[in-house]
Amino acid sequence: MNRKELEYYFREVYSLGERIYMQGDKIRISVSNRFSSQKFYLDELGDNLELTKENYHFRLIFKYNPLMNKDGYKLRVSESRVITIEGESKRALIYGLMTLKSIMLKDDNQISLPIIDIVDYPSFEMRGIIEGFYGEPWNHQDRLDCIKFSKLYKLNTFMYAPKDDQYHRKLWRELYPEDIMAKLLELKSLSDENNIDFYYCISPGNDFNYMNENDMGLLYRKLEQVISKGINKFALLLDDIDYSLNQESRNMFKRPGLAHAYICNKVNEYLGQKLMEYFFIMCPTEYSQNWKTEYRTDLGKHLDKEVRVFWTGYDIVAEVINQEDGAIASESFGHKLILWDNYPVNDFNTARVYMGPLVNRGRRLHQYHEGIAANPMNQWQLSKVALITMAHYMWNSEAYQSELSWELAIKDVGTAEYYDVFKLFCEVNRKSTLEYYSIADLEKWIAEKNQQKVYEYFRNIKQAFDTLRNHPNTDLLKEMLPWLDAFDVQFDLMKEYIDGNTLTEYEEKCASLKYVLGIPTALSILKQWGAAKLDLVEKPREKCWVI
Ligand code: LTM
Repeated sequence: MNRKELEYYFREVYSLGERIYMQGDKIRISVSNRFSSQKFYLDELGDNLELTKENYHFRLIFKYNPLMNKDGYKLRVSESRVITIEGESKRALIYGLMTLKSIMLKDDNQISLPIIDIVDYPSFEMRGIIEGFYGEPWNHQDRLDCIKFSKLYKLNTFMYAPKDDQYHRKLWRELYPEDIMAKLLELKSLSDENNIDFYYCISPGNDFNYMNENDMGLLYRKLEQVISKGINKFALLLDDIDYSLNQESRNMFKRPGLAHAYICNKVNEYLGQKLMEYFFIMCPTEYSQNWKTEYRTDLGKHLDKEVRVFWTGYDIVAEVINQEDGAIASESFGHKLILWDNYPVNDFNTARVYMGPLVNRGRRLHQYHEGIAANPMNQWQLSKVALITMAHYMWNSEAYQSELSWELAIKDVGTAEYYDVFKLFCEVNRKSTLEYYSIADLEKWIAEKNQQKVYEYFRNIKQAFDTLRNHPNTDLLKEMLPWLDAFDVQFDLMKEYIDGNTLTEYEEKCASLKYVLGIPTALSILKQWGAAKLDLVEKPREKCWVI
Protein backbone atom coordinates (compact mmCIF):
# COMPACT_ATOMS: atom_id res chain seq x y z
CA MET A 1 0.00 0.00 0.00
CA ASN A 2 1.45 3.39 -0.89
CA ARG A 3 1.20 6.56 1.16
CA LYS A 4 -1.73 7.89 -0.88
CA GLU A 5 -3.69 4.71 -0.38
CA LEU A 6 -2.84 4.61 3.31
CA GLU A 7 -4.15 8.10 3.72
CA TYR A 8 -7.28 7.21 1.82
CA TYR A 9 -7.95 4.08 3.80
CA PHE A 10 -7.12 5.26 7.30
CA ARG A 11 -8.32 8.30 9.09
CA GLU A 12 -5.13 9.56 10.68
CA VAL A 13 -1.69 8.42 9.63
CA TYR A 14 0.76 10.11 11.95
CA SER A 15 4.09 8.81 10.97
CA LEU A 16 5.40 6.49 8.37
CA GLY A 17 8.98 5.83 9.24
CA GLU A 18 11.59 3.48 7.88
CA ARG A 19 10.46 0.00 7.13
CA ILE A 20 11.71 -2.80 9.29
CA TYR A 21 12.92 -5.59 7.05
CA MET A 22 13.19 -9.24 7.79
CA GLN A 23 14.51 -12.08 5.76
CA GLY A 24 12.51 -15.23 5.49
CA ASP A 25 8.86 -15.43 4.69
CA LYS A 26 7.43 -15.41 8.17
CA ILE A 27 7.32 -12.94 10.98
CA ARG A 28 7.31 -14.28 14.45
CA ILE A 29 4.82 -12.48 16.61
CA SER A 30 4.45 -13.18 20.25
CA VAL A 31 1.17 -12.01 21.64
CA SER A 32 0.59 -10.28 24.86
CA ASN A 33 -3.01 -9.71 25.77
CA ARG A 34 -3.91 -6.64 27.72
CA PHE A 35 -7.48 -6.91 26.66
CA SER A 36 -8.66 -7.46 30.15
CA SER A 37 -12.41 -7.22 30.21
CA GLN A 38 -13.25 -9.67 27.45
CA LYS A 39 -11.84 -13.04 26.65
CA PHE A 40 -10.57 -13.71 23.21
CA TYR A 41 -8.02 -15.87 21.58
CA LEU A 42 -5.58 -15.13 18.86
CA ASP A 43 -6.85 -17.94 16.66
CA GLU A 44 -10.29 -16.35 16.75
CA LEU A 45 -8.75 -13.39 15.04
CA GLY A 46 -8.36 -15.57 11.99
CA ASP A 47 -4.72 -14.67 11.59
CA ASN A 48 -1.87 -16.46 9.92
CA LEU A 49 0.76 -14.58 11.71
CA GLU A 50 2.53 -17.69 12.80
CA LEU A 51 5.69 -17.91 13.04
CA THR A 52 8.95 -19.47 12.27
CA LYS A 53 12.24 -17.58 12.18
CA GLU A 54 12.85 -17.21 15.86
CA ASN A 55 15.33 -14.47 15.42
CA TYR A 56 13.05 -12.02 13.60
CA HIS A 57 10.23 -11.41 15.91
CA PHE A 58 7.75 -8.78 16.88
CA ARG A 59 5.77 -8.42 20.00
CA LEU A 60 2.06 -7.83 19.42
CA ILE A 61 0.04 -6.27 22.20
CA PHE A 62 -3.73 -5.94 22.21
CA LYS A 63 -5.14 -3.28 24.47
CA TYR A 64 -8.74 -2.79 25.44
CA ASN A 65 -9.73 0.85 25.38
CA PRO A 66 -13.42 1.41 26.05
CA LEU A 67 -13.10 5.12 25.38
CA MET A 68 -12.44 4.68 21.69
CA ASN A 69 -15.11 5.15 19.02
CA LYS A 70 -17.18 2.09 18.23
CA ASP A 71 -15.17 -0.16 15.89
CA GLY A 72 -12.26 2.30 16.02
CA TYR A 73 -8.70 1.21 16.67
CA LYS A 74 -5.16 2.48 16.99
CA LEU A 75 -2.28 0.64 15.42
CA ARG A 76 1.31 1.43 16.22
CA VAL A 77 4.46 -0.28 14.99
CA SER A 78 7.44 0.99 16.91
CA GLU A 79 11.11 0.95 16.07
CA SER A 80 11.64 -1.51 18.85
CA ARG A 81 9.35 -3.93 17.00
CA VAL A 82 6.45 -3.64 19.33
CA ILE A 83 3.08 -3.63 17.60
CA THR A 84 0.23 -2.27 19.65
CA ILE A 85 -3.39 -2.56 18.60
CA GLU A 86 -5.87 -0.76 20.75
CA GLY A 87 -9.64 -0.93 20.41
CA GLU A 88 -12.96 -0.95 22.18
CA SER A 89 -14.12 -4.38 21.04
CA LYS A 90 -12.97 -7.59 19.51
CA ARG A 91 -14.20 -6.38 16.14
CA ALA A 92 -12.12 -3.23 16.46
CA LEU A 93 -9.00 -5.26 17.27
CA ILE A 94 -9.62 -7.44 14.27
CA TYR A 95 -9.86 -4.35 12.09
CA GLY A 96 -6.50 -3.30 13.52
CA LEU A 97 -5.06 -6.70 12.72
CA MET A 98 -6.47 -6.57 9.19
CA THR A 99 -4.78 -3.23 8.73
CA LEU A 100 -1.54 -4.64 10.05
CA LYS A 101 -1.69 -7.39 7.46
CA SER A 102 -2.49 -4.97 4.68
CA ILE A 103 0.51 -2.77 5.38
CA MET A 104 2.88 -5.72 5.67
CA LEU A 105 4.92 -5.91 2.49
CA LYS A 106 6.13 -9.15 1.09
CA ASP A 107 8.84 -8.90 -1.45
CA ASP A 108 11.37 -11.50 -2.58
CA ASN A 109 11.32 -13.49 0.56
CA GLN A 110 11.60 -10.33 2.60
CA ILE A 111 8.93 -8.97 4.82
CA SER A 112 8.78 -5.40 5.89
CA LEU A 113 6.58 -3.38 8.13
CA PRO A 114 6.53 0.39 8.19
CA ILE A 115 7.04 2.11 11.51
CA ILE A 116 3.62 3.57 11.71
CA ASP A 117 1.01 5.17 13.87
CA ILE A 118 -2.57 4.96 12.66
CA VAL A 119 -5.80 6.03 14.33
CA ASP A 120 -8.80 4.77 12.47
CA TYR A 121 -12.53 4.81 13.19
CA PRO A 122 -15.71 4.80 11.14
CA SER A 123 -18.03 7.64 10.27
CA PHE A 124 -21.10 5.44 10.78
CA GLU A 125 -21.52 3.03 13.66
CA MET A 126 -23.70 0.71 11.63
CA ARG A 127 -22.40 -0.10 8.18
CA GLY A 128 -24.12 -2.76 6.22
CA ILE A 129 -26.05 -4.43 3.49
CA ILE A 130 -29.77 -5.10 3.49
CA GLU A 131 -30.94 -7.80 1.13
CA GLY A 132 -34.16 -5.86 0.80
CA PHE A 133 -35.07 -5.97 -2.87
CA TYR A 134 -37.96 -7.45 -4.85
CA GLY A 135 -37.52 -10.23 -7.35
CA GLU A 136 -35.28 -13.24 -7.23
CA PRO A 137 -33.57 -13.33 -3.84
CA TRP A 138 -29.89 -14.15 -3.53
CA ASN A 139 -29.08 -17.80 -3.10
CA HIS A 140 -27.57 -19.20 0.05
CA GLN A 141 -24.01 -19.18 -1.32
CA ASP A 142 -24.38 -15.52 -2.28
CA ARG A 143 -25.39 -14.67 1.26
CA LEU A 144 -22.54 -16.62 2.80
CA ASP A 145 -20.13 -14.89 0.45
CA CYS A 146 -21.71 -11.52 1.28
CA ILE A 147 -21.03 -12.03 4.98
CA LYS A 148 -17.36 -12.85 4.36
CA PHE A 149 -17.09 -9.94 1.94
CA SER A 150 -18.58 -7.60 4.56
CA LYS A 151 -15.83 -8.35 7.02
CA LEU A 152 -13.14 -7.58 4.46
CA TYR A 153 -14.54 -4.10 3.86
CA LYS A 154 -15.22 -3.36 7.51
CA LEU A 155 -18.97 -3.56 7.12
CA ASN A 156 -20.53 -4.79 10.33
CA THR A 157 -24.15 -5.56 9.45
CA PHE A 158 -26.11 -7.94 7.26
CA MET A 159 -29.90 -7.66 7.16
CA TYR A 160 -32.00 -10.49 5.85
CA ALA A 161 -35.09 -8.97 4.21
CA PRO A 162 -35.70 -10.38 0.72
CA LYS A 163 -39.15 -9.20 -0.28
CA ASP A 164 -39.79 -12.41 -2.19
CA ASP A 165 -38.91 -14.76 0.63
CA GLN A 166 -42.53 -15.75 1.18
CA TYR A 167 -42.01 -16.28 4.91
CA HIS A 168 -40.62 -12.77 5.27
CA ARG A 169 -43.62 -10.99 3.78
CA LYS A 170 -46.53 -12.78 2.17
CA LEU A 171 -46.62 -15.78 4.51
CA TRP A 172 -45.23 -13.89 7.49
CA ARG A 173 -47.61 -15.70 9.85
CA GLU A 174 -46.12 -19.08 9.04
CA LEU A 175 -43.08 -20.49 10.76
CA TYR A 176 -40.00 -21.28 8.71
CA PRO A 177 -39.73 -24.94 7.76
CA GLU A 178 -36.74 -26.71 9.28
CA ASP A 179 -34.61 -26.68 6.11
CA ILE A 180 -34.92 -22.91 5.56
CA MET A 181 -34.41 -22.28 9.26
CA ALA A 182 -31.19 -24.29 9.14
CA LYS A 183 -29.93 -21.99 6.41
CA LEU A 184 -30.83 -18.87 8.36
CA LEU A 185 -28.97 -20.32 11.27
CA GLU A 186 -25.93 -20.91 9.11
CA LEU A 187 -26.03 -17.25 8.10
CA LYS A 188 -26.23 -16.21 11.71
CA SER A 189 -23.33 -18.47 12.72
CA LEU A 190 -21.14 -17.24 9.90
CA SER A 191 -22.04 -13.67 10.84
CA ASP A 192 -20.95 -14.34 14.42
CA GLU A 193 -17.70 -15.87 13.23
CA ASN A 194 -16.99 -12.79 11.15
CA ASN A 195 -18.20 -10.30 13.76
CA ILE A 196 -21.08 -9.21 11.59
CA ASP A 197 -24.38 -8.22 13.20
CA PHE A 198 -27.12 -10.34 11.66
CA TYR A 199 -30.61 -8.84 11.48
CA TYR A 200 -33.75 -10.79 10.86
CA CYS A 201 -36.36 -8.55 9.23
CA ILE A 202 -40.06 -9.24 8.88
CA SER A 203 -42.64 -7.45 6.82
CA PRO A 204 -46.19 -8.21 8.00
CA GLY A 205 -47.86 -4.91 7.07
CA ASN A 206 -49.78 -5.98 3.95
CA ASP A 207 -52.47 -7.79 5.87
CA PHE A 208 -51.69 -7.32 9.55
CA ASN A 209 -54.91 -7.00 11.50
CA TYR A 210 -54.31 -4.50 14.30
CA MET A 211 -57.61 -5.42 15.94
CA ASN A 212 -56.85 -9.09 16.16
CA GLU A 213 -54.80 -10.21 19.18
CA ASN A 214 -54.16 -13.41 17.31
CA ASP A 215 -52.09 -11.59 14.65
CA MET A 216 -49.91 -10.06 17.36
CA GLY A 217 -49.50 -13.53 18.82
CA LEU A 218 -48.49 -14.93 15.45
CA LEU A 219 -45.90 -12.18 15.04
CA TYR A 220 -44.44 -13.00 18.47
CA ARG A 221 -44.44 -16.68 17.56
CA LYS A 222 -42.48 -15.95 14.39
CA LEU A 223 -39.98 -13.79 16.26
CA GLU A 224 -39.67 -16.44 18.93
CA GLN A 225 -38.69 -18.95 16.26
CA VAL A 226 -35.64 -16.92 15.29
CA ILE A 227 -34.89 -15.75 18.85
CA SER A 228 -34.67 -19.39 19.87
CA LYS A 229 -31.85 -19.76 17.34
CA GLY A 230 -29.83 -16.97 18.90
CA ILE A 231 -30.86 -14.04 16.72
CA ASN A 232 -31.18 -10.80 18.69
CA LYS A 233 -31.34 -8.04 16.08
CA PHE A 234 -34.53 -7.28 14.22
CA ALA A 235 -36.35 -4.95 11.89
CA LEU A 236 -40.06 -4.63 11.31
CA LEU A 237 -40.60 -3.35 7.80
CA LEU A 238 -43.80 -1.49 6.98
CA ASP A 239 -42.69 -0.21 3.59
CA ASP A 240 -44.70 -0.49 0.41
CA ILE A 241 -48.03 -1.34 2.01
CA ASP A 242 -51.47 0.16 1.94
CA TYR A 243 -51.48 1.70 5.40
CA SER A 244 -55.01 3.04 5.35
CA LEU A 245 -56.95 1.68 8.33
CA ASN A 246 -60.29 -0.06 8.07
CA GLN A 247 -63.21 1.41 9.97
CA GLU A 248 -62.69 -0.74 13.03
CA SER A 249 -58.96 0.02 13.28
CA ARG A 250 -59.65 3.68 12.67
CA ASN A 251 -62.05 3.76 15.60
CA MET A 252 -59.34 2.31 17.77
CA PHE A 253 -56.15 3.99 16.50
CA LYS A 254 -57.40 6.99 14.53
CA ARG A 255 -54.34 7.15 12.26
CA PRO A 256 -51.87 4.74 10.65
CA GLY A 257 -48.89 6.33 12.42
CA LEU A 258 -50.47 5.51 15.76
CA ALA A 259 -51.24 1.95 14.67
CA HIS A 260 -47.66 1.52 13.51
CA ALA A 261 -46.26 2.94 16.75
CA TYR A 262 -48.51 0.50 18.59
CA ILE A 263 -47.32 -2.64 16.81
CA CYS A 264 -43.66 -1.59 16.95
CA ASN A 265 -43.89 -0.79 20.64
CA LYS A 266 -45.49 -4.17 21.30
CA VAL A 267 -42.67 -5.88 19.44
CA ASN A 268 -40.11 -3.76 21.27
CA GLU A 269 -41.67 -4.75 24.58
CA TYR A 270 -41.70 -8.40 23.58
CA LEU A 271 -38.03 -8.34 22.58
CA GLY A 272 -37.18 -6.59 25.85
CA GLN A 273 -38.86 -9.39 27.79
CA LYS A 274 -37.18 -12.12 25.81
CA LEU A 275 -33.66 -10.79 25.41
CA MET A 276 -31.07 -9.22 27.68
CA GLU A 277 -29.61 -7.37 24.74
CA TYR A 278 -31.29 -6.64 21.44
CA PHE A 279 -31.53 -4.05 18.70
CA PHE A 280 -34.70 -3.08 16.88
CA ILE A 281 -35.34 -0.96 13.78
CA MET A 282 -38.63 -0.16 12.09
CA CYS A 283 -39.24 0.94 8.52
CA PRO A 284 -42.15 3.36 8.29
CA THR A 285 -44.54 3.48 5.35
CA GLU A 286 -43.58 7.10 4.73
CA TYR A 287 -39.91 6.37 4.36
CA SER A 288 -39.05 8.52 1.41
CA GLN A 289 -39.98 12.14 1.83
CA ASN A 290 -38.01 14.95 3.36
CA TRP A 291 -40.80 16.84 4.98
CA LYS A 292 -42.83 16.58 8.13
CA THR A 293 -46.10 14.63 7.95
CA GLU A 294 -48.82 13.75 10.41
CA TYR A 295 -47.73 10.11 10.17
CA ARG A 296 -44.16 10.99 11.09
CA THR A 297 -45.25 13.27 13.90
CA ASP A 298 -47.34 10.42 15.31
CA LEU A 299 -44.37 8.09 15.18
CA GLY A 300 -42.14 10.78 16.65
CA LYS A 301 -44.42 11.15 19.65
CA HIS A 302 -45.56 7.59 20.23
CA LEU A 303 -42.89 5.19 19.02
CA ASP A 304 -40.55 4.05 21.83
CA LYS A 305 -37.52 6.28 21.77
CA GLU A 306 -34.92 3.53 21.47
CA VAL A 307 -36.45 2.12 18.29
CA ARG A 308 -34.40 3.17 15.26
CA VAL A 309 -36.15 4.32 12.09
CA PHE A 310 -35.23 3.67 8.48
CA TRP A 311 -35.67 6.16 5.71
CA THR A 312 -34.39 6.25 2.12
CA GLY A 313 -33.77 9.93 1.43
CA TYR A 314 -36.16 12.40 -0.20
CA ASP A 315 -37.04 9.81 -2.81
CA ILE A 316 -37.15 6.03 -2.95
CA VAL A 317 -33.95 6.05 -4.95
CA ALA A 318 -32.55 9.41 -3.97
CA GLU A 319 -30.20 10.97 -6.49
CA VAL A 320 -28.74 13.23 -3.83
CA ILE A 321 -28.84 12.97 -0.05
CA ASN A 322 -27.37 16.00 1.60
CA GLN A 323 -26.98 17.45 5.02
CA GLU A 324 -30.23 19.34 4.83
CA ASP A 325 -32.16 16.15 4.02
CA GLY A 326 -30.60 14.49 7.06
CA ALA A 327 -31.56 17.40 9.29
CA ILE A 328 -35.16 17.42 8.06
CA ALA A 329 -35.57 13.67 8.40
CA SER A 330 -34.06 13.65 11.85
CA GLU A 331 -36.41 16.40 12.94
CA SER A 332 -39.48 14.92 11.30
CA PHE A 333 -39.05 11.43 12.75
CA GLY A 334 -37.66 12.42 16.15
CA HIS A 335 -35.79 9.10 16.35
CA LYS A 336 -32.31 7.89 15.57
CA LEU A 337 -32.14 7.19 11.86
CA ILE A 338 -30.68 4.47 9.72
CA LEU A 339 -30.37 5.38 6.06
CA TRP A 340 -31.71 2.63 3.81
CA ASP A 341 -29.77 3.60 0.72
CA ASN A 342 -31.43 2.28 -2.41
CA TYR A 343 -28.21 1.89 -4.36
CA PRO A 344 -27.23 -0.14 -6.36
CA VAL A 345 -30.63 -1.89 -6.26
CA ASN A 346 -32.08 -2.54 -9.73
CA ASP A 347 -35.34 -4.37 -9.00
CA PHE A 348 -37.26 -1.46 -10.55
CA ASN A 349 -35.31 -1.72 -13.79
CA THR A 350 -34.13 -5.25 -14.38
CA ALA A 351 -32.83 -4.38 -17.85
CA ARG A 352 -29.88 -2.63 -16.21
CA VAL A 353 -27.05 -3.26 -13.81
CA TYR A 354 -25.56 -0.35 -11.90
CA MET A 355 -21.79 -0.56 -11.84
CA GLY A 356 -20.86 2.97 -10.78
CA PRO A 357 -19.54 4.18 -7.43
CA LEU A 358 -21.67 5.79 -4.76
CA VAL A 359 -21.96 9.50 -5.48
CA ASN A 360 -24.00 12.44 -4.27
CA ARG A 361 -24.04 11.67 -0.59
CA GLY A 362 -23.22 14.38 1.96
CA ARG A 363 -19.91 14.14 3.76
CA ARG A 364 -21.35 14.48 7.25
CA LEU A 365 -24.56 12.48 7.08
CA HIS A 366 -23.29 10.64 10.16
CA GLN A 367 -24.41 13.63 12.16
CA TYR A 368 -27.98 12.54 11.48
CA HIS A 369 -27.67 8.83 10.85
CA GLU A 370 -26.44 6.14 13.13
CA GLY A 371 -25.99 3.83 10.21
CA ILE A 372 -26.43 3.01 6.56
CA ALA A 373 -27.74 -0.16 4.97
CA ALA A 374 -27.17 -0.47 1.23
CA ASN A 375 -29.85 -2.24 -0.78
CA PRO A 376 -28.06 -4.09 -3.60
CA MET A 377 -28.94 -5.64 -6.93
CA ASN A 378 -30.43 -9.08 -7.48
CA GLN A 379 -26.97 -9.86 -8.90
CA TRP A 380 -24.78 -10.32 -5.83
CA GLN A 381 -21.42 -10.54 -7.60
CA LEU A 382 -22.03 -7.45 -9.69
CA SER A 383 -23.24 -5.53 -6.65
CA LYS A 384 -19.79 -5.79 -5.12
CA VAL A 385 -18.31 -2.85 -7.03
CA ALA A 386 -20.86 -0.34 -5.78
CA LEU A 387 -20.88 -1.92 -2.32
CA ILE A 388 -17.12 -1.58 -1.91
CA THR A 389 -17.40 2.11 -2.69
CA MET A 390 -20.26 2.37 -0.22
CA ALA A 391 -18.19 0.59 2.42
CA HIS A 392 -15.41 3.14 1.88
CA TYR A 393 -17.95 5.93 2.23
CA MET A 394 -19.47 4.45 5.37
CA TRP A 395 -16.06 4.11 6.97
CA ASN A 396 -14.82 7.58 6.18
CA SER A 397 -17.39 9.76 4.47
CA GLU A 398 -15.29 12.91 4.92
CA ALA A 399 -12.36 11.54 2.91
CA TYR A 400 -14.41 9.51 0.43
CA GLN A 401 -13.32 9.93 -3.18
CA SER A 402 -15.71 8.21 -5.53
CA GLU A 403 -13.29 7.81 -8.43
CA LEU A 404 -10.40 6.41 -6.42
CA SER A 405 -12.76 4.15 -4.53
CA TRP A 406 -14.27 2.94 -7.79
CA GLU A 407 -10.83 2.07 -9.19
CA LEU A 408 -9.97 0.09 -6.08
CA ALA A 409 -13.32 -1.69 -6.20
CA ILE A 410 -12.95 -2.59 -9.87
CA LYS A 411 -9.49 -3.96 -9.16
CA ASP A 412 -10.76 -6.06 -6.28
CA VAL A 413 -13.81 -7.46 -8.04
CA GLY A 414 -12.54 -7.78 -11.58
CA THR A 415 -9.00 -8.92 -10.60
CA ALA A 416 -5.83 -7.16 -11.73
CA GLU A 417 -5.52 -9.24 -14.90
CA TYR A 418 -8.97 -8.27 -16.17
CA TYR A 419 -8.85 -4.76 -14.79
CA ASP A 420 -9.09 -2.87 -18.11
CA VAL A 421 -11.87 -4.91 -19.63
CA PHE A 422 -13.87 -5.10 -16.42
CA LYS A 423 -13.44 -1.36 -16.00
CA LEU A 424 -14.97 -0.86 -19.42
CA PHE A 425 -17.86 -3.10 -18.42
CA CYS A 426 -18.36 -0.92 -15.33
CA GLU A 427 -18.04 2.29 -17.31
CA VAL A 428 -20.66 1.42 -19.91
CA ASN A 429 -22.97 0.31 -17.11
CA ARG A 430 -22.29 3.25 -14.83
CA LYS A 431 -25.21 5.53 -15.60
CA SER A 432 -27.83 5.27 -12.86
CA THR A 433 -30.44 7.14 -10.93
CA LEU A 434 -27.61 8.61 -8.84
CA GLU A 435 -25.77 10.16 -11.75
CA TYR A 436 -26.36 10.90 -15.36
CA TYR A 437 -23.09 9.46 -16.54
CA SER A 438 -22.30 9.72 -20.20
CA ILE A 439 -19.19 9.05 -22.22
CA ALA A 440 -18.45 12.45 -23.68
CA ASP A 441 -16.55 11.24 -26.76
CA LEU A 442 -19.24 8.78 -27.69
CA GLU A 443 -21.96 11.42 -27.33
CA LYS A 444 -19.89 13.77 -29.51
CA TRP A 445 -19.31 11.17 -32.24
CA ILE A 446 -22.99 10.25 -32.26
CA ALA A 447 -23.98 13.91 -32.57
CA GLU A 448 -21.43 14.43 -35.37
CA LYS A 449 -22.56 11.21 -37.06
CA ASN A 450 -18.97 10.04 -36.97
CA GLN A 451 -19.81 6.49 -37.98
CA GLN A 452 -16.27 5.18 -37.92
CA LYS A 453 -15.52 6.42 -34.43
CA VAL A 454 -18.80 5.12 -33.06
CA TYR A 455 -18.18 1.77 -34.69
CA GLU A 456 -14.66 1.63 -33.24
CA TYR A 457 -16.05 2.37 -29.82
CA PHE A 458 -18.55 -0.46 -30.21
CA ARG A 459 -15.80 -2.75 -31.46
CA ASN A 460 -13.67 -1.96 -28.40
CA ILE A 461 -16.51 -2.92 -26.15
CA LYS A 462 -17.09 -6.08 -28.15
CA GLN A 463 -13.41 -7.08 -27.83
CA ALA A 464 -13.35 -6.32 -24.10
CA PHE A 465 -16.55 -8.28 -23.57
CA ASP A 466 -15.15 -11.23 -25.52
CA THR A 467 -12.13 -11.21 -23.19
CA LEU A 468 -14.42 -11.02 -20.18
CA ARG A 469 -16.04 -14.26 -21.28
CA ASN A 470 -12.86 -15.98 -20.04
CA HIS A 471 -13.04 -14.43 -16.60
CA PRO A 472 -12.03 -17.04 -14.03
CA ASN A 473 -14.72 -16.01 -11.55
CA THR A 474 -17.54 -18.08 -13.02
CA ASP A 475 -20.15 -16.64 -10.64
CA LEU A 476 -19.27 -13.14 -11.75
CA LEU A 477 -19.24 -14.20 -15.37
CA LYS A 478 -22.65 -15.82 -15.10
CA GLU A 479 -24.10 -12.55 -13.90
CA MET A 480 -22.37 -10.54 -16.62
CA LEU A 481 -23.43 -12.86 -19.45
CA PRO A 482 -26.92 -11.45 -20.16
CA TRP A 483 -25.32 -8.03 -20.74
CA LEU A 484 -22.43 -9.43 -22.76
CA ASP A 485 -24.87 -11.37 -24.95
CA ALA A 486 -27.20 -8.41 -25.36
CA PHE A 487 -24.32 -6.24 -26.44
CA ASP A 488 -23.36 -8.78 -29.12
CA VAL A 489 -26.76 -8.18 -30.70
CA GLN A 490 -26.19 -4.44 -30.64
CA PHE A 491 -22.74 -4.83 -32.07
CA ASP A 492 -24.06 -7.00 -34.93
CA LEU A 493 -26.56 -4.32 -35.86
CA MET A 494 -23.90 -1.62 -35.84
CA LYS A 495 -21.56 -3.77 -37.92
CA GLU A 496 -24.24 -4.58 -40.49
CA TYR A 497 -24.91 -0.88 -40.82
CA ILE A 498 -21.23 -0.06 -41.32
CA ASP A 499 -20.96 -2.89 -43.86
CA GLY A 500 -23.93 -1.42 -45.71
CA ASN A 501 -26.17 -4.49 -45.27
CA THR A 502 -29.90 -4.79 -44.76
CA LEU A 503 -30.81 -4.15 -41.16
CA THR A 504 -34.34 -5.47 -40.68
CA GLU A 505 -33.51 -8.78 -39.04
CA TYR A 506 -30.86 -7.19 -36.81
CA GLU A 507 -33.11 -4.31 -35.91
CA GLU A 508 -35.79 -6.72 -34.81
CA LYS A 509 -33.41 -8.64 -32.60
CA CYS A 510 -32.12 -5.44 -31.13
CA ALA A 511 -35.58 -4.06 -30.52
CA SER A 512 -36.53 -6.98 -28.34
CA LEU A 513 -33.47 -6.97 -26.08
CA LYS A 514 -34.21 -7.61 -22.43
CA TYR A 515 -30.91 -6.19 -21.20
CA VAL A 516 -29.25 -2.91 -22.08
CA LEU A 517 -26.11 -1.03 -21.09
CA GLY A 518 -26.01 2.50 -19.76
CA ILE A 519 -24.90 3.93 -23.11
CA PRO A 520 -27.09 4.67 -26.15
CA THR A 521 -28.22 1.49 -27.90
CA ALA A 522 -27.16 0.79 -31.48
CA LEU A 523 -30.79 1.11 -32.40
CA SER A 524 -31.21 4.54 -30.84
CA ILE A 525 -28.01 5.75 -32.53
CA LEU A 526 -29.06 4.47 -35.95
CA LYS A 527 -32.51 5.91 -35.44
CA GLN A 528 -30.92 9.29 -34.72
CA TRP A 529 -28.91 8.91 -37.93
CA GLY A 530 -32.08 8.09 -39.85
CA ALA A 531 -30.90 4.55 -40.63
CA ALA A 532 -33.15 2.44 -38.39
CA LYS A 533 -36.88 2.29 -38.17
CA LEU A 534 -37.56 0.37 -34.99
CA ASP A 535 -37.39 1.46 -31.39
CA LEU A 536 -36.11 -0.57 -28.52
CA VAL A 537 -39.28 -1.96 -27.01
CA GLU A 538 -38.73 -0.62 -23.54
CA LYS A 539 -40.21 -2.81 -20.92
CA PRO A 540 -42.60 -0.78 -18.85
CA ARG A 541 -40.85 0.23 -15.63
CA GLU A 542 -41.51 -2.62 -13.29
CA LYS A 543 -43.97 -2.04 -10.54
CA CYS A 544 -42.35 -3.86 -7.73
CA TRP A 545 -45.23 -3.96 -5.38
CA VAL A 546 -48.94 -4.18 -5.79
CA ILE A 547 -51.39 -3.33 -3.08
O1 LTM B 1 -36.91 1.12 -0.14
C1 LTM B 1 -37.68 0.55 0.57
C2 LTM B 1 -37.76 0.92 2.01
N1 LTM B 1 -38.50 -0.40 0.15
C3 LTM B 1 -38.52 -0.90 -1.23
C4 LTM B 1 -37.33 -1.78 -1.51
O2 LTM B 1 -37.63 -3.06 -1.03
C5 LTM B 1 -36.99 -1.83 -3.00
O3 LTM B 1 -35.93 -2.68 -3.26
C6 LTM B 1 -36.66 -0.41 -3.42
C7 LTM B 1 -36.21 -0.29 -4.87
O4 LTM B 1 -37.21 -0.70 -5.74
N2 LTM B 1 -37.84 0.39 -3.24
C8 LTM B 1 -38.65 0.24 -2.20
O5 LTM B 1 -39.56 1.00 -2.05
